[in-house]
Amino acid sequence: MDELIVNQSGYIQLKKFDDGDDGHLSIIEAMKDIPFEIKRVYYINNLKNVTSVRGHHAHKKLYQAIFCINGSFLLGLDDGKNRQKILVDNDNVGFIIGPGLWHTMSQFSNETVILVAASDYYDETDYIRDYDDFLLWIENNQI
Ligand code: T46
Repeated sequence: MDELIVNQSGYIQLKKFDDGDDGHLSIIEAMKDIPFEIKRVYYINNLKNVTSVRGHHAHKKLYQAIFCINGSFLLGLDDGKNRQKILVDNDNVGFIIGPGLWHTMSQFSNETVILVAASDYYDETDYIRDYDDFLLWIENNQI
């Protein structure tokens, strides 16, 4: 696995049971596999366009754990100082995305399904959607 060089990020390795022809079973437990209580779960599927880009924002307080439970995509991470891109293609390895981490998702393979566990309910005021605002926010907030 690539070393994560951006702040507010981390890997999550899930337990996976391989039942052969009967498939795989992976488990996500709050406060065990994920270092926060989960208040919201959402998923993204039906990604038909390899040129699609999602994300392009950061959060002020929210913690999220992102899993690619089918297919693959490229995760772009930017903490305002360091940037990196990671191919996400392992269904039992997830990523923590903490506050103040600009993230983008692109280059989706066919049938990609992204599952996200979030530390709080949806709140549009928690989003920073403008990149210059993000850099300013990073400058003014110790995280
Ligand atoms: C991230 C990726 C993987 C809601 O109403 N409730 C929700 O819980 C969410 C996540 C979204 N929405 C609405 C708000 C927007 O009108 O759905 C629309 C698209 O949401 P968003 O811009 O958040 O979508 P993505 O896919 O660009 O980003 C989301 C997360 O925000 C992001 O942090 O990692 O999914």
